[in-house]
Amino acid sequence: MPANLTPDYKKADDWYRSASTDEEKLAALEEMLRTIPKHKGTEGLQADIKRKMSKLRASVESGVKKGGVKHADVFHIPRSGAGQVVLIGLPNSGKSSIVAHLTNAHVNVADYPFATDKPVPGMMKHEDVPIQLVDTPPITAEFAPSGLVNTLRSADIIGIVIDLSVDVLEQIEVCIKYLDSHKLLMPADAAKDAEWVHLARPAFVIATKADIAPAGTLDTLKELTTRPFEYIEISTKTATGLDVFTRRCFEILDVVRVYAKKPGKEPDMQEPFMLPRGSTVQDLAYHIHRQLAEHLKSARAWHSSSVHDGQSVPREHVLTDKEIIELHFG
Ligand SMILES: Nc1nc2c(ncn2[C@@H]2O[C@H](COP(=O)(O)OP(=O)(O)OP(=O)(O)O)[C@@H](O)[C@H]2O)c(=O)[nH]1
Ligand SMILES: [Mg+2]
Repeated sequence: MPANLTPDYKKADDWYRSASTDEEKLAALEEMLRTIPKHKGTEGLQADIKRKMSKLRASVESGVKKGGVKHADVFHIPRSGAGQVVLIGLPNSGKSSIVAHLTNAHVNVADYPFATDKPVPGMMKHEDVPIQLVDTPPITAEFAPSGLVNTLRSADIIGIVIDLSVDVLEQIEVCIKYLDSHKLLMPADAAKDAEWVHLARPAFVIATKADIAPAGTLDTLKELTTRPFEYIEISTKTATGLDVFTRRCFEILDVVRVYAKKPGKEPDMQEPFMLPRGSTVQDLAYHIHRQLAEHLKSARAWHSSSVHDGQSVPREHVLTDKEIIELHFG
């Protein structure tokens, strides 16, 4: 890589590497091209970026044609990583700031409302687990973008962003009303409406701007909110609580990460496989290779907490987080 690349270019390059959709990759490449220093030493790199862009454009366009729709739905964010966390909140509440701090995505943070006009995904990490975090345009008591409900439907977790420095009750009420109107929150009386329970997504409150919140604001919010939410207090200015936020997302997603190992080789500790908790060795084999899974003969497992490292395990063995599994196919 040429040496004199700017921090802006490097940020765009990081964004490209962690982008989860072709559309996002394309946006990142555009940013790379915009920020790359234009001189002889970077001509090869510029050509490479343009090549990648035209290839991606072709694939995005053919995908759109196959789907039979004229415009790609910008509110549809394909899920990626261990799971998808979609933020929702009022204008200026601090949604984009959270995505900007935790991911490489290029989002618009601004001190004026309605700065974000479409959902933007990025990848955050809990330890070595990538989790998709999606910024969204704001809602108000009177208005919500019509496509937003599609973005929220695909979420594994909804993060309700509340700005602790302004009227918290109004914000939570607007969000609850909107989410309830689309049956996205667990109903107060779950027994009454089975369809609603099925449509509801797990949700928690991200209480942000803790650095400038009047004392006791979060307690007031907790006391007066009618739903039993979990609250995570954060500040993107001081980075308070951001580690708790990513850890809780990982825990609520309820996945285990497993490292695959080839016989006679070191395990691949770089890219764990993520499976729902309760998955077995057989599920892992299926996840890695559908056809080969039928030919699974045996498996061995290692775990930091286990004294029987490398012992053989049956295909019904339930995987635990951070387990290393060696699969033998016959
Ligand atoms: N003091 C403080 N300011 C914050 C914090 N988070 C965000 N802000 C500021 O709040 C303003 C709005 O932040 P954004 O992240 O753009 O808010 P948003 O919810 O994405 O806004 P919309 O796109 O309009 O919905 C910006 O001026 C941020 O710098 C925080 O934790 N503390
Ligand atoms: Mg925004």
